Amino acid sequence: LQRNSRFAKLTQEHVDYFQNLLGAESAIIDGLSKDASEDIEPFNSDWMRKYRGHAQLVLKPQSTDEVSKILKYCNDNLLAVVPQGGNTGLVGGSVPVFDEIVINLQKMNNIRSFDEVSGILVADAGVILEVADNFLAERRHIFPLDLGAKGSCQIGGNVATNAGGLRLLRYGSLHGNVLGIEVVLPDGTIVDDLSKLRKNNTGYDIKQLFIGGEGTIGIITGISILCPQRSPAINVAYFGLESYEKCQEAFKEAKNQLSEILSAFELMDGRTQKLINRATGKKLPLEGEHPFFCLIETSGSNTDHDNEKLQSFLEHVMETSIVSDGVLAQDQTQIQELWSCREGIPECLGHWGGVYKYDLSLPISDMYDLVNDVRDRLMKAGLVGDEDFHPVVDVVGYGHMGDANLHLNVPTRRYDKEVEKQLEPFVYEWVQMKNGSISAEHGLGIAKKPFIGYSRSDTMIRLMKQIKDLYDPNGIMNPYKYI
Ligand code: FAD
Ligand code: 2HG
Ligand code: ZN
Repeated sequence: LQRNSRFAKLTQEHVDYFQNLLGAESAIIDGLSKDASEDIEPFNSDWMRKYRGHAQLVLKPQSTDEVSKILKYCNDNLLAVVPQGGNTGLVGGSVPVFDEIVINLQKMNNIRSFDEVSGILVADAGVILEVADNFLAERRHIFPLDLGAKGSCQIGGNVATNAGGLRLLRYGSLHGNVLGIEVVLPDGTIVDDLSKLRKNNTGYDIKQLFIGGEGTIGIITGISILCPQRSPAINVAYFGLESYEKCQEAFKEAKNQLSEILSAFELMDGRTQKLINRATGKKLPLEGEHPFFCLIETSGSNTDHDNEKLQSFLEHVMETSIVSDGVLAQDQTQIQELWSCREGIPECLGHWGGVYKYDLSLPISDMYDLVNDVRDRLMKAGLVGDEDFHPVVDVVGYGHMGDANLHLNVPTRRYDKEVEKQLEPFVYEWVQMKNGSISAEHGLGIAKKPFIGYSRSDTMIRLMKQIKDLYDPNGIMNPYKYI
């Protein structure tokens, strides 16, 4: 990959423009000047420390108007940019590839309005997800998305990646919950579509292009989102199971018996739980070893009603030996403790060095076969083991089983060409054979861009390219990524 020479290189004149526009505090400069107000490095490297860019300038606008002026100037001067939220993305989309200017939304962090009757929240794109959810919790509402990175990801970044997460089973995708957005196009045009309507069939629903657009056609500066009532009764159970078949039975029974109160059904294989224990020393909730674990959450409005349902579900799955062992959280601390065995996996797997990550949609019945196939393949190649010379620590699978979304992760001691050759295109071909998706929720970024053809037809890719060219004719928005 080479830097596109069409793009201008940053000069002192450009920097002066931005400093005049934003003030010195909101422009972090590296290289051109010594008086950097903040270290630029964290904005140049991604959460996994796998992708590293060389931006010399990070801009932190405080208003939609400033974003508009920045983009117009960049477009007129052919300066490439990378929109950045909390920088927790997992496909290298949020950091520059070369010297693109980073436009970070962290200073746009105001809640604009909340209507307790309709449950509609309007907020700046830079509001941290957890802050938004806590704000809603005080008003007995809930953000319809939750994920492990909630403490640092931004709601604008969530919308830009159409993040799925841990509540999708209950509340559905952001494509349905986001009612409106405010977005700035590359030429500086402010599109104010902060609608608060649930229904609006007047023409193409253009906001959908920006949801999951990964900052390639505009910068989202505000969102309007429908937030459900927060359920007062929450229960979390964690089960050990003897086979993947049993996990499927448990899911079927959970839907059957818990029906409308089921709010999450997550899968963790035994290997992920062992690795959590190895990485952190954390004691696991169940004593015995099991090849699989499931986490089930229920959320409802009536504690007695929920407990009754949950009790008969627990009796059923224990009596019929669908699950071998289980624990039910008794208070809020235990709820968090059980959730951490699932949410904490991505962070723990980074403990040994690098992780090859595959975020896949597959038919539920076949999901775990891939993990076994990949493990066999790497074992045969002699690449997996406990010794230092083995690049691969283990091959594990977990994910949002309720959404048929598998996270296949290969934690390694170092990134290794031989491992990569064994994994790709093998994994992508496997997924294509099952008509799955090579990116269920993390997006394309730079990591998955070359593989889009495994999940999308040539016609679809052509239509996507037409949209990109229409909205961003100069190609300044997040170049080298997506399509
Ligand atoms: P960034 O990482 O900063 O950016 C992501 C992409 O969006 C980039 O392409 C960037 O250019 C673009 N972007 C960011 N902000 C804007 C904006 N305002 N306008 C336009 N473009 C923008 N994802 C899931 O789907 N489900 C999960 O369960 C999940 N769990 C995670 C757990 C952990 C521990 C981590 C580290 C990540 C997880 N993710 C998950 C990945 C997920 O994509 C991000 O956490 C989150 O949605 C990205 O938000 P962010 O603000 O960090 O965006
Ligand atoms: C999760 O569900 C995230 O925990 C991250 O989507 C998955 O790291 C991964 O592969
Ligand atoms: Zn996930």
